[in-house]
Amino acid sequence: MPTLFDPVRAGDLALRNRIVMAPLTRNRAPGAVPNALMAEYYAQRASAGLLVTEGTAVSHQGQGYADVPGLYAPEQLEGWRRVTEAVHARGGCIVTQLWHVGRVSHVALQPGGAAPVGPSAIAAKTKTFLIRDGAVGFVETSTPRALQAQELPGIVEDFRRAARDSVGVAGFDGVELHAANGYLLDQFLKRNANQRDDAYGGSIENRARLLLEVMQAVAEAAGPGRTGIRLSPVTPANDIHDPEPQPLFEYVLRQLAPLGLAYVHVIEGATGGPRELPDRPFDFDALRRAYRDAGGRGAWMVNNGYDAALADRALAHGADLVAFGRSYIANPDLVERLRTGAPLNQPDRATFYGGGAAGYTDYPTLVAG
Ligand code: 8OZ
Repeated sequence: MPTLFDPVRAGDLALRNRIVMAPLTRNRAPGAVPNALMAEYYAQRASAGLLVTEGTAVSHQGQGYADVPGLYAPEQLEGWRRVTEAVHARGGCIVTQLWHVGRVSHVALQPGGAAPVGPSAIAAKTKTFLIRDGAVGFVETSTPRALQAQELPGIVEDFRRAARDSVGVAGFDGVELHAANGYLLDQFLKRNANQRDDAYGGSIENRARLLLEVMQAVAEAAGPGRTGIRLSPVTPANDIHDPEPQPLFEYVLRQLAPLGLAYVHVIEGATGGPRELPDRPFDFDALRRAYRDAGGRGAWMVNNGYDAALADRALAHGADLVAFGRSYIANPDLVERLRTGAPLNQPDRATFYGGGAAGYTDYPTLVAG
């Protein structure tokens, strides 16, 4: 039986253990440019088998929160290059998470103060945050305008270019497509956000079309064996809902299977919340079976509220990788702590989003260094 500390392959990526740092929004990139503090933060956590960066905007239009880094300007790619070099110097493996927020944004964050975009002109009942005078302020998201069908190829191209530059310019080992948590690609998938009557709305096949077009482009650009995807079939995050997630996601996984992806990353339950949702039942084993039965051989990565004991159970049950979020905020040496059974530092919510080194790079390790 594999343990968390055994090496594993995920497509072309040779990982030294099965512990993954989950993507975590930290809002410490003023001007959307990754900086030296971020390089230090990721390098501190390089002993993970795989680091997935915070969601990183593929375009200015894809931005939805203050001080999120981007992958659409030369200085952003150069900033990320310093991050990947710092992680690689410590023997780590790092992929970046490609993000377009869709309707979860605010006019203050959009090019020219325009409305954010979504599948339909339906506002998400959720908040985003801006930083004003150094303080985080929560605001209602702005009502989006519906994307026209002829704009969608441009969005696919934004993802393709970002994937290509992530690997080719910024030096990432690969990319993860953010298709979870109520952002653009999840908005197209799910019926409460997608009420289109063209080829991108209505049937399951139509609602999955944009995701699959983007996935194909990203896998071509980064190499399929260096590409993963993150999905959240039932999370209510960002006011997203589909009445029939099981057939929807089994369809998506069957379509992804032949692409030869490195991994599939699945959030079980409500993102950062309960793993079981009585009003949103979902069979995650059946989802993995749908993928495997269709020939999918990527590593199966699970996420949401894992501790060492639950992670061991998941590995025994067929998962290949376990992603840890909040534990990684507070424990740069999480691998060593899990290995030795040492207690974990507790994360401080007040410093999750925005700010500087406090609550970011100053969590203590077991051994000073
Ligand atoms: C927390 C705060 C802001 C954004 C996600 C990118 O949920 C996020 C996010 C999380 O995927």
